[in-house]
Amino acid sequence: MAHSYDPNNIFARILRGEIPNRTLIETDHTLAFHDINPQAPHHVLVIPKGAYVTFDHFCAEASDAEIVDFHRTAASVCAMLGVSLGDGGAGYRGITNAGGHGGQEVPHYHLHIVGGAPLGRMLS
Ligand code: IU
Repeated sequence: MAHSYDPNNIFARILRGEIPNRTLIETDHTLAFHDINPQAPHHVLVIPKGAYVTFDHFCAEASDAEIVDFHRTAASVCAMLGVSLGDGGAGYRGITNAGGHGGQEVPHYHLHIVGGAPLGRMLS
């Protein structure tokens, strides 16, 4: 079944400028902004500007340029937050939730980048 995208989800409204956000990075294809309800000292959401619901939807239908830009932007977020191991940072966690079983609340694909403190093990 095809993914059905709700054009009035909260992140679509943020992308249209209808709702403010604390932007960290904006590119042609991608927006990174601070989560409104941070779960750790650093909690940033990276979202594509295109209308994609989940990780697999994005990977299946986005252009190569969108996919590369998304991941390079996520890497830039890690560098800006100082959590990248390459910069001597202490690391971070990248999380994406999909659908009901994944606990996804906002139906626009997003990658959570969380760090700034030890996060413990989530899957073991
Ligand atoms: P989830 O993976 O769909 O469950 O995550 C949605 C996130 O969006 C969650 O961490 C919220 O705090 C965050 N968020 C936000 O940053 N701004 C908003 O206006 C709303 C949710 I609504």
